[in-house]
Amino acid sequence: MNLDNKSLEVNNENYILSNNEDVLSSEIINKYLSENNNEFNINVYKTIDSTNTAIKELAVNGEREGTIIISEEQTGGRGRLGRKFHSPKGTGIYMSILLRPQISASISFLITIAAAVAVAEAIEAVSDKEAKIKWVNDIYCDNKKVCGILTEASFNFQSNTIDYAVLGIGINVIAPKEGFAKEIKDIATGIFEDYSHTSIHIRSKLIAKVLNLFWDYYKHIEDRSFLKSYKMRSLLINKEVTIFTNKIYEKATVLEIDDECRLKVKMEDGAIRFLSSGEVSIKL
Ligand code: BT5
Repeated sequence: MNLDNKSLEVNNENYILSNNEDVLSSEIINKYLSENNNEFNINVYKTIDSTNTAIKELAVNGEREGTIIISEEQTGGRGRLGRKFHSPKGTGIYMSILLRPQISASISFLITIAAAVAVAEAIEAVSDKEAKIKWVNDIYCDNKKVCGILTEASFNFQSNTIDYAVLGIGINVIAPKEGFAKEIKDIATGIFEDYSHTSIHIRSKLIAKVLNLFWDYYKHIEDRSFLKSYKMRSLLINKEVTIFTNKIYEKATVLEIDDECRLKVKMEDGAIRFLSSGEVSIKL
């Protein structure tokens, strides 16, 4: 992908703005960013396969940290483990950020954690919703998923460092008019019901808020200052969950999230386990 080829980019002149319409453009987003904004190079697309895939391509070609792609829709939005992330047009935020963190590969998980906290705090700043975090990478409002995060990194095993990381964030800002796709209609929600319940430029404001908060955390990532907020927002503490690891389902109770962001659980036989990855489901 070549960023000089702007043919796919949103051209504001093609839009007639009505009060309820929310157009994404780098100019508007930049307006809401704080002093950090010269660190970002924001590119907005009407449609794209996956913003993570596009940023990965740019990363391989040496593009700088802070390069961002945002799209009005994704035709191949991805979740973890090859799962699909539904990315309908005009109602969400589908954004990927290119990072070149100067940190040890062993703490790369902190990128997702910092981003989850930034998104949760940003949602609360622009709405009256309470945002909870479902370990590891999902944000929930009203017990339903409003955001998923997919961080993909390229590691240098010899030096135990990270060549680049792609932080992908997908947020359902409003519920699509036609409703969510049937596979997710029972588990997904939007932050707002429709645009009439939002202020102007709501998606741009939310993007800017996420970027401002995340960037501050990211610049001092080793301080882990966001960890307290992450733990406080956990949807899982003291809850009965089903764990899926090594192709086995087991029941457990979640005790806490430790400083390495591992999930400390008590199994049915009383054994204590620390999970650093895997799938956890909860009945809400
Ligand atoms: C995620 O994976 O939730 C990570 C999603 C990351 C999406 C962003 S958008 C920008 C960037 N470009 C990409 O291509 N990806 C990133 P995971 O935890 O595996 O959850 C996937 C599951 O969430 C699916 O199997 C569905 O059950 C559910 N899901 C899919 N789309 C959803 C949506 N729009 N809202 C809520 N839940 C959804």
